[in-house]
Amino acid sequence: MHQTLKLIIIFAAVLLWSCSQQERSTSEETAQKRPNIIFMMADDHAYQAISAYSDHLIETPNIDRIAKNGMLFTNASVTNSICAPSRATILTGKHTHMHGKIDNRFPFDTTQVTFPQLLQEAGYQTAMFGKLHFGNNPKGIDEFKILPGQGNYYNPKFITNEGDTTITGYVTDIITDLTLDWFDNRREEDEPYALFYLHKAPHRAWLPAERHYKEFINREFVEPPTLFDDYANRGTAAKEAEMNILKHMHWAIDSKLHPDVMAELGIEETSDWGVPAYFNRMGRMTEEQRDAWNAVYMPMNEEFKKLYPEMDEEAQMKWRYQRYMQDYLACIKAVDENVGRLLDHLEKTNQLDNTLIVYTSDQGFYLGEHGWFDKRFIYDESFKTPLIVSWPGVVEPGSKSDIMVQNLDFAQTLLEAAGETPPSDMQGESLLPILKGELENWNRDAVYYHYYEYPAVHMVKRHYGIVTKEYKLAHFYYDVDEWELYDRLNDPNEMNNVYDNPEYADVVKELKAKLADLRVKYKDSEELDQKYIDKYEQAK
Ligand code: SGN
Ligand code: CA
Repeated sequence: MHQTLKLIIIFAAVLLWSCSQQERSTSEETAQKRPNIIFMMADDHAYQAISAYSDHLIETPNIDRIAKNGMLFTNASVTNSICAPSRATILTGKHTHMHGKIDNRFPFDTTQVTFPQLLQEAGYQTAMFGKLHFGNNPKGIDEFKILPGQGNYYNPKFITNEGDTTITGYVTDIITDLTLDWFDNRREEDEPYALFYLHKAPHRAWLPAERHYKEFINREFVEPPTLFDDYANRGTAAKEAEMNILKHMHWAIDSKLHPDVMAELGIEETSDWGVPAYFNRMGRMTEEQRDAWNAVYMPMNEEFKKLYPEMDEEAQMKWRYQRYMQDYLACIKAVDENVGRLLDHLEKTNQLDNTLIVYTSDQGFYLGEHGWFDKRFIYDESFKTPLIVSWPGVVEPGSKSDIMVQNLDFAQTLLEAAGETPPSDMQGESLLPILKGELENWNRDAVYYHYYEYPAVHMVKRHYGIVTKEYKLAHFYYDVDEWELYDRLNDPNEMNNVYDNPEYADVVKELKAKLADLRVKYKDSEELDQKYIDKYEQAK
């Protein structure tokens, strides 16, 4: 009897133990299945400057590695083409009128729920390195080292959990050093991670690293066909925008003419901060960095002194476009190399298989199209943004999608990838069906856009609009009341506003109705437009 009881107890104990072991291994398996997430974002990185999209300007072999392993989105766009609003949309999964960060001026409302907070609650280790641009620190991030505001290219200051620190060196390299240091020293192996790797480059005023300006300053780049756009057949907004490479870009800090050379040639700066910004940026450099810089940029200045007297406006535009591309693309070269350093680390430490990687930008950018730099407009180069996603075992390597997706969709996508249910007030769509190639229920055929920051730098008027694969309809308001319609298939460069063309009357009618529906769906309205105008005017 005694013996039997003993046996029963032993048997029961073994059974219990084996059950608990089984449970543990299932929960370990689920944990293992939750992918690590690396969200890589550059600032103002035009898709025209990624060779996975097109190699007419630059080769980006490392960013292309992500495309080779994953999916390249050729129709990804933002809901509001400017830095901080786009970042707030990415983190909250809401349109800018809903999270309230409509422009770069007002601080982010920290009562808004962001997806890193939800990932952290779900047991993800979270870290953020680089540029956030919120006016406040990120929530839901275990460790952050972020640049204050726009940050600096040379010897940048960082805000960290433990106070401020200034690091000598070049910002793109430093952001990667900080990231690799976190991997080597503070990454907890037993939980998945969400890493935000956020480059400042290639934001204006385009200060490249020494190894790259040396190489790029002698390169010549192909001009876009619309470099000399005169904005005929467009609205007032395009005509009045201050984004022209010849008229509005700074000669000093942007084109890197020395203010003494400008004075000698009688060149007037395009605004009153081009020259102070030049001295400020050069003033941040160590003597060694400045000497290296001058050794390359002063001979360029000398060369320009010889050319300038013979240059008409066309020649000046051509010269300034080349200068712009040399520095902008040299900044991208450093981003690409550093993406390579990070990918190499993941490969060496066998992390690639269980890691979902996103490469994107906070918006697109004009690289001379329409004679412009900067962004803000609903027109393609700034409306669209690069988006590349790899996730081994889920996303078909080397695949492409031309489905219209937006930065609005990222939060829901990444939460679902992590096995979490996104909050119901997020306004995007999870992209998992597209990533998995399961498109039966995908039915979005139009996206919504709304830009606010006006009057302000670059003077791009307030506008909202609807974009389908075939058309783009936009309403410019506040100090104008103008509509523009572009036939995207027949006029891909958006040179002809056909809003008043009777042939498009039906299209206009249909799109206006659809746009009104989208405004209702996303809870935008004339009242809100006015509310944000009032708020802006009060803050002046
Ligand atoms: C600065 C730039 C602008 C740029 C804004 C916003 N001027 O003001 O060209 O549009 O930032 O950029 S600069 O001479 O100071 O560089 S954003 O990416 O932060 O939205
Ligand atoms: Ca930006």
